[in-house]
Amino acid sequence: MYNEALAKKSANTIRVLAAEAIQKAKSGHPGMPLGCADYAFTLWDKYLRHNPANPKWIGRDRFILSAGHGSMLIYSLLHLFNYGLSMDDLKNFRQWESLTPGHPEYGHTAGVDITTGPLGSGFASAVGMAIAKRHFAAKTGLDKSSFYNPRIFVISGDGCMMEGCSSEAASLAGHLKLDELVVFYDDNNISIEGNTSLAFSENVAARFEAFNWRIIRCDNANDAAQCDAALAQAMVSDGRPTLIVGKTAIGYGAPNKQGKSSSHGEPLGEEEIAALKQNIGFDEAPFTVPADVRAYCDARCAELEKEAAAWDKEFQAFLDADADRAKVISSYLNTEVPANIAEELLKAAPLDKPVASRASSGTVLQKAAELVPSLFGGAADLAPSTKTDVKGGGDFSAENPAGRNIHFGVRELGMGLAGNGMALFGTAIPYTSTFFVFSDYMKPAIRLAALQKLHQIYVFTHDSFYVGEDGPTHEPIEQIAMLRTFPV
Ligand SMILES: Cc1ncc(C[n+]2csc(CCOP(=O)(O)OP(=O)(O)O)c2C)c(N)n1
Ligand SMILES: [Mg+2]
Repeated sequence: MYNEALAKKSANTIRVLAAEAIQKAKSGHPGMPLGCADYAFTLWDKYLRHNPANPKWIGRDRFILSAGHGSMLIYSLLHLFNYGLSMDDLKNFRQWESLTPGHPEYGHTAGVDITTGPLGSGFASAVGMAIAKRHFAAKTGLDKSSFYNPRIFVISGDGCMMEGCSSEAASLAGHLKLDELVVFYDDNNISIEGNTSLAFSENVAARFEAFNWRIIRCDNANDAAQCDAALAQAMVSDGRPTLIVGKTAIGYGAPNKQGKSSSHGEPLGEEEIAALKQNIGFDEAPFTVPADVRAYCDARCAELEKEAAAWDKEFQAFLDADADRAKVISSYLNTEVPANIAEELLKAAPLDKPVASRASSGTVLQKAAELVPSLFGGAADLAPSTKTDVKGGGDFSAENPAGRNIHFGVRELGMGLAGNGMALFGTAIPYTSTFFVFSDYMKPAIRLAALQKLHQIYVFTHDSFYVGEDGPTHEPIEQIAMLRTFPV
């Protein structure tokens, strides 16, 4: 059913919708949606398993726009794929209370699986999604099924690649061999201030290779056929996460702005939009999806719905085959917590003699882990001190994804953002842990968790300024005030 000519025209439709919505809003970032339209449409059309009729469908792959400033890319896709975003919603881009805010917001727009905007955070949370998926599949036997294997697709830009959090996360993902991760790197050599050569000259592919990632090169990711070939290759795992290094031109199609940082973050201007449309052979009125593109996407949506229904049947048969297993699956999917949990945890807390609060916390955590199968987490190399190991839970690893204790390594920000991804995946109540003073290193992640209203637990021990021999670097002073100012 895939039709290269119509896929190309659909990608061009994304370009025009993005440019027009940003022009109408008088603000936004056209360069990235224009540059990534070919890859993103090919992905959504041919490879992404999703179900527009049910955005929360559990068999779905996840799509993460880590380069969140390119929000008109995902909004155009959600419109074309009938996720309920109307043309009026696109016309209201960036307006107060619209469904199309400046950066994608989880829980606000159907089909947006994560809030992004702070660069690199989406990438790092994708790693958490993959961890949660691995664990859920291993704990429920779904890893042995032929039908359950959601992939996590990410689009990242130069900014994401420059941020430290993506390096932390990529290092962990490569170590854990999370081969369900397929990240597209929009390698367009441009960021806000100009050419990336101003500040960024390393070999990103070589860095990721060293992280134990597979590199797939796409020398012209403004050619749908090349995107298709790269994705086809990415679908066959070699046991490592995949980075598709895609060469694009920022602002592709806009004849006077293509390849220039001037297309990054301001409207193209009416004249340039007219030139773009002429260049790509579009003569429709503003905010119009050509009829053949509409029909093509509608037909694909109908197919996707059928594919999802077939998947649901297999899943139901899997549940029906084993009632006990079905119960376990449900406890994860619903992140079930017993109604009397507070009572049970209080009972578990040692009261007979004075103990350090972290020891008490550790005892309570054992009980919580017993009562809540989906409770899943770990520490940034401080578990022996923060008392967060679940006894008998085993270590989470590439070889043992059923393990319950995640060793995040000394990567607090990566851990915090992975925790967000774990919560967003929908099958885990994550906890993460370090010394209270190092919550500083997790602050951007905690803020995003708060904005997304995620159920995440942080275990911060050594919370007294009077920590003693470690000295002033380990004394938490302003951290409590910082945490208290988060939106909840
Ligand atoms: C953590 C963070 N720092 C800074 C910004 C502001 N910002 C938004 S886009 C951007 C440049 C990103 O460049 P790139 O990823 O290459 O995007 P492109 O210009 O190719 O669209 C910056 C610095 C941000 N969104 N997040
Ligand atoms: Mg760039």
